[in-house]
Amino acid sequence: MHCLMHRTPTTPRWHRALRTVTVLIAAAHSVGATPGLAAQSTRGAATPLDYVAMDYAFRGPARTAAGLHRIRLNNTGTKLHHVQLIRLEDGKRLGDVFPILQRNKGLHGLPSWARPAGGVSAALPGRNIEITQRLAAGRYAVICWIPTDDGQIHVMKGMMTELEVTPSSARGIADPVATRRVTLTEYQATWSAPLARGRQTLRIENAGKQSHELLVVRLAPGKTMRDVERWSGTGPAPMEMWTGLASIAPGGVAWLELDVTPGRYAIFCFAPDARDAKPHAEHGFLQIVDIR
Ligand SMILES: [Cu+2]
Repeated sequence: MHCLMHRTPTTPRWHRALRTVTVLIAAAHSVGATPGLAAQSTRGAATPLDYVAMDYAFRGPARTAAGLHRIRLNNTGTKLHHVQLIRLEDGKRLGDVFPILQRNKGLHGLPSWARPAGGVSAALPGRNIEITQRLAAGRYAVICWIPTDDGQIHVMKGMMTELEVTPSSARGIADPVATRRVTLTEYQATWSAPLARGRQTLRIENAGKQSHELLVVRLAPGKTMRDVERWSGTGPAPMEMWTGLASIAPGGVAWLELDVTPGRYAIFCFAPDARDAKPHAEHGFLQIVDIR
């Protein structure tokens, strides 16, 4: 979605990327580590940060204390929604970043005081998704920049709120235990071991020079990325699951738990490129993985 939805659906470069995409056949064996333990340790320790998405608004907390958070999104609307955090520095507020988002229809061209800070992306209607991240003290814009049919992005229709993260002197909580490390760069995700069947916890780190996402979609039977690209959010979705990490600036880290069942998965990044504003998927940041 994102830029692709209100871009012409026949962008030649995007289709070239689709044709040249590598199809990886993941091994059928399940994860050898201890994903159950990993999930438990994450769940027990992190502070929940719950957002409810509607068409087109968020309900969620205005304040939390710095530390490890489990950011959860419950989509009660009829459209695809996500939670994108943007860290606001230099005393800036939501009202300062709003006109920039409005003008650029997304995250392209953000000033240095507005840094993408992750979040969870994206929840199909009726779904709950979550991600674990450390939130540093400061002020954040919480927005949804998924586009509508009319070319606007959801933030223009009211999907925005502010989050204040207050300093905390509480004892630090250990990082969740990860079973896979995923490193984001220009323009790919590098996996310490391939995605496999079963439960796993990904530790995702942006080691690149630009902000990146890591979106994971399980395609509906017979559907392709072309169908995902063309889906307007109305009618049956061409995917059965969508989760992932929203755009995060270089150096950012998040933990994503997956329970991978057999099917075809698309793993990609739609963050806008710093040079040409095209979604990174068009620069080759797209993997298709078949799980048997
Ligand atoms: Cu939305």
